[in-house]
Amino acid sequence: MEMPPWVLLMLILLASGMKTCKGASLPVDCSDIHHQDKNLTNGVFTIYPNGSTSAVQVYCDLESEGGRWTVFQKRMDGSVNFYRGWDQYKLGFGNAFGEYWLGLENIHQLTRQKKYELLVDMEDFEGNKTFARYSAFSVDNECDGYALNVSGFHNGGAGDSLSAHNGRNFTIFDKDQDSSTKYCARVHMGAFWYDKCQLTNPNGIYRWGAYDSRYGIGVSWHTWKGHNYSLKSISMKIRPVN
Ligand SMILES: [Ca+2]
Repeated sequence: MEMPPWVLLMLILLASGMKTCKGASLPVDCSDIHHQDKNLTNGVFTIYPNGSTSAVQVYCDLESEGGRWTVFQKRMDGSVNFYRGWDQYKLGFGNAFGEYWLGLENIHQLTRQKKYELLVDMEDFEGNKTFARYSAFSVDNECDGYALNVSGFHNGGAGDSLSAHNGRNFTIFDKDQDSSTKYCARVHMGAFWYDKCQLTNPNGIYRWGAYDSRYGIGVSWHTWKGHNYSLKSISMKIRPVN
């Protein structure tokens, strides 16, 4: 039996429609990037933390500790100013090829969709490298102060300078949400989930190692190098828990 032309046309349209809908879905994070192509190595990729209009560039660490890490914070050479206001910390700044902050909204969008773990890699100016790892990490929404939820510390040698910040709101010099009567962000010249005030200051002022000009303004991780040693590099990265 011969097929009427309109049936044929409908079948073609249907087939082309199916073709358009098929294909790889947009990667939400670097874990998705890895699953789309397992041969990829470290580099900058585009992810979509919150749907097709949310494209943002990130550095994917596809090698450390099993890989699949989405880097949301990175310091390495002092080339980017991190002493910035609320809007910048909310939306992100810097360059994924170098130093950057992914933005609180992006970090919140990522961590509300999947359960993530956190890796904090760091290096001093003598070439020593170490890390701290946490089995659970998420950031609340803006109305809840982008509060930090972190737990399950695993020591890679750096000690635990982050658990004390669990439950704290994100504080910036123009938005004081810490639990101190002081402005922690101004005292320590950074932006973080300050308590009263900090054991780590990854978004502080980039200095070159030990300094004594002013207390606790550098890029520090207290349990490894103390408050007045500014690290050569630090990066904070997350990946979904299997
Ligand atoms: Ca305060």
